[in-house]
Amino acid sequence: MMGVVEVGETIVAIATPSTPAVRGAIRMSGSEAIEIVRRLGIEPTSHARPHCVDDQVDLGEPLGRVPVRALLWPTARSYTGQPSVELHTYGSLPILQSLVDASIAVGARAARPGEFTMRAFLAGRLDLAQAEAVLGVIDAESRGALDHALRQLAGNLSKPIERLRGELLDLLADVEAGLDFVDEDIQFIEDGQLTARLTLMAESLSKTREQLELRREDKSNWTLALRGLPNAGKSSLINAMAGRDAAIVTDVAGTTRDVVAITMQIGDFDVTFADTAGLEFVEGDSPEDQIMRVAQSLGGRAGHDADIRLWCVDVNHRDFIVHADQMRRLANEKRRSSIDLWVATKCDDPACLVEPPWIATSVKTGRGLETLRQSIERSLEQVSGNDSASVVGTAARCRGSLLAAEQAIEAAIGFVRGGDGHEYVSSELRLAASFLGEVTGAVYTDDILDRVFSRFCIGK
Ligand SMILES: Nc1nc2c(ncn2[C@@H]2O[C@H](COP(=O)(O)OP(=O)(O)OP(=O)(O)O)[C@@H](O)[C@H]2O)c(=O)[nH]1
Ligand SMILES: [Mg+2]
Repeated sequence: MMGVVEVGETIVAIATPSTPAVRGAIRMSGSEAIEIVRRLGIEPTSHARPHCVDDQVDLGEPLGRVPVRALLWPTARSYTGQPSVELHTYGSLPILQSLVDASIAVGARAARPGEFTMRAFLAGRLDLAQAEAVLGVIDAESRGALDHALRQLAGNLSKPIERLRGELLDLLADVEAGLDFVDEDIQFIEDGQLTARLTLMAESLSKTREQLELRREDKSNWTLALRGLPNAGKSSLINAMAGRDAAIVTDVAGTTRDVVAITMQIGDFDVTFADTAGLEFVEGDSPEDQIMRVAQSLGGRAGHDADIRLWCVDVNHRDFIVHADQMRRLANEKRRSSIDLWVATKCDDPACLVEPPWIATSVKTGRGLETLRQSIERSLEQVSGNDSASVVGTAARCRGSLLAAEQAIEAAIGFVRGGDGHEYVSSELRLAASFLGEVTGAVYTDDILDRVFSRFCIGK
């Protein structure tokens, strides 16, 4: 267990992975960081601006002098909110360890697991959900878990919760303002309005919780939806994966209307592929348009419900980049807890290359189909519960707090409906706000901090 508010000392640790690499770095944070670097023989050239100094540090026998590039953040304007330093040198563990030892010899202390991130958190650089996401990045075992962790870092969870908490606090303020004027019978917010707003909040909380819940569902059948513009090659791809002509393929854009569902086995998983109509904005009102509009909405639903979405873009189209961008935007807009895979279609020419995360495929030559199958399998392994322990831990912790907040809001609604005094309502709202605060770390306890940060590896 670590002391929570002990942020005065200057801490040091190796910052780069222990696997062999060309370059390595150690990291320091604390009020004396710059002074310690000076004691190592490196002279900073500014005490105000982040800057970089190339020099050498004498590590004694047998290592002697090693070249070091020092990145210095002399003020509080750093990741940890304290003067910070990174010393970059050869990626050799003995050298990096000696550099740490040398720093300790002149005043630093060895960092404990997660201590850098904890300082960033305490400095308000990250909220708790983001801090846990950093943890997720550190021990993400698969690319999928990494993506998830990064998405969370971008505020996937913390932003909506923080917004909700803000609304709740506003509401609380109204309710409490009313309490001061009970005798005069002044209400700052009407009961009807209060219940309506609280109900919306409870709903939105329950939705967020469901999304977290989805992560650990023990499902036997998984759904994959193919999404993309008309003629992207979605139906062809599904046929190729299934090994039979299940969906109609033509060179006419807008061939697929109904959602065509095809079940198959991928690795150990039973999956249902849903082929959908190409994404189109339908404006007119002809019978044809009306059919297409229904097709669009069915496709949208299939995409929404899918565990994995395969976004297909025709690589030969001259607007490939634009289309790819469009799909990315759509994916972000309609983001659920599903995983997105990126499929470049019609890569018949072996010389045709795409950058990851795009997977080059061709149903004509069979290229990339096995890679795609493997990506799907890996993604399924991830969503089916092979998340890294940290991500599972985050989800479990957040679920608990969300549920408690939801129950407090329900209780508040009960009090309003029952005509009970608003002081009961306000106390439930307070409770709800503090539970939500637990998710984002706005209200934190030593216990939570310990639980979160002691799981980090040293140097992060
Ligand atoms: N050369 C080549 N053509 C392909 C490939 N995949 C699909 N096509 C062609 O692209 C055209 C459209 O394919 P579909 O599979 O119908 O496309 P879709 O995305 O399902 O189209 P909609 O249903 O209209 O949205 C057809 O003429 C296919 O033969 C491929 O890998 N290589
Ligand atoms: Mg089709």
